Amino acid sequence: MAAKEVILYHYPHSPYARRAVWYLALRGIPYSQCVQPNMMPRPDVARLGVSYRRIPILSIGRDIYADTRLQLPKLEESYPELPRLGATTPEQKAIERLLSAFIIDGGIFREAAKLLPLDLPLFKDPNYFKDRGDFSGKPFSLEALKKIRPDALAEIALGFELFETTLLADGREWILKTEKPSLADIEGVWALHWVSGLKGALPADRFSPEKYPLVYAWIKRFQEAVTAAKARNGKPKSLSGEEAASVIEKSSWNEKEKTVDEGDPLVVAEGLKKGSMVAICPTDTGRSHKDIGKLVSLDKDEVVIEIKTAEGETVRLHAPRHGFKLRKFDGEKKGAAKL
Ligand SMILES: N[C@@H](CCC(=O)N[C@@H](CS)C(=O)NCC(=O)O)C(=O)O
Repeated sequence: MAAKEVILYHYPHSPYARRAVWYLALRGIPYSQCVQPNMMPRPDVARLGVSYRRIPILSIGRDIYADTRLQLPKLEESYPELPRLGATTPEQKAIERLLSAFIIDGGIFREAAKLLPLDLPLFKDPNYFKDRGDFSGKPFSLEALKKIRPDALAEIALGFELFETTLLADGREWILKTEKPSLADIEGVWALHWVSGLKGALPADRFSPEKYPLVYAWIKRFQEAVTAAKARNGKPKSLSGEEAASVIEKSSWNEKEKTVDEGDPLVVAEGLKKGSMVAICPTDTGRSHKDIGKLVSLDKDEVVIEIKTAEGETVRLHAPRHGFKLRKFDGEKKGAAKL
């Protein structure tokens, strides 16, 4: 895959975005950023014709990628001249993938997000509650957050304990015993890094370098590696929404157009073919933000649709199959795609 300009739409406090920022830094991939507000509306994203509301969004050339679980593998395929971060042996690949599943699907990050300190300045803004209600699909309140805190702490303790007593127990520096942090470290560390760095999130008598020395030392080591990489690479260029959109619109495709797997059970059930109008959205958070476009390709890993930017230029939006729903779109009328 030829290297094209990389642009990351994100905001600095987003823990998911850090997964991509850290990956880019550790790999030394040059990129620009388009910094976003921490809640909707996001006109810069709308300018791309993208309805997907989650952060980060990544573009490589004229291709736009939703979800870090697709973005990181796509970056891994890019810039082949730079050493990759991904695992190489089947066993290591399994650890990498299982860590992603444990932290994201297994709920460690979801539980960590319930530990936001109740005195956070953001909590003084009623718009934030409305916005995150839309994001999660459920009303979001401080009372509810307070109530679920003890359960969340119990789940997070299981996360710390797992790393302390298994993967880090033999004193290794990095999860796959590599010389430098690898993708498996990113997959494992990000949620614990975030929650342990959030003042007031974790009670000091239950979570500390004394209680989990190996985990805290790993988090510190990881942060030092990222800080050093960022210092080596220099700061990314910041683009306005208009500048970023115009770079994307003028780029060539990052990937060759692929085909639709005709035997895929969803393709069969929905009667889809290349060019069918489809709607896609995530299945967990941000579900009400559907992207509608022409189906370009679909395989076991990703679905690609063609959408139009606000300037009427064609771009391709890629989403992973895992965690996303796709249906045929027959227009905004009775019987239209219900996602
Ligand atoms: N599975 C997605 C999750 C992304 C996600 O939930 N991002 C958070 C920010 S950390 C978000 O979009 N929050 C709501 C918002 O910022 O609008 C991914 O891996 O990229």
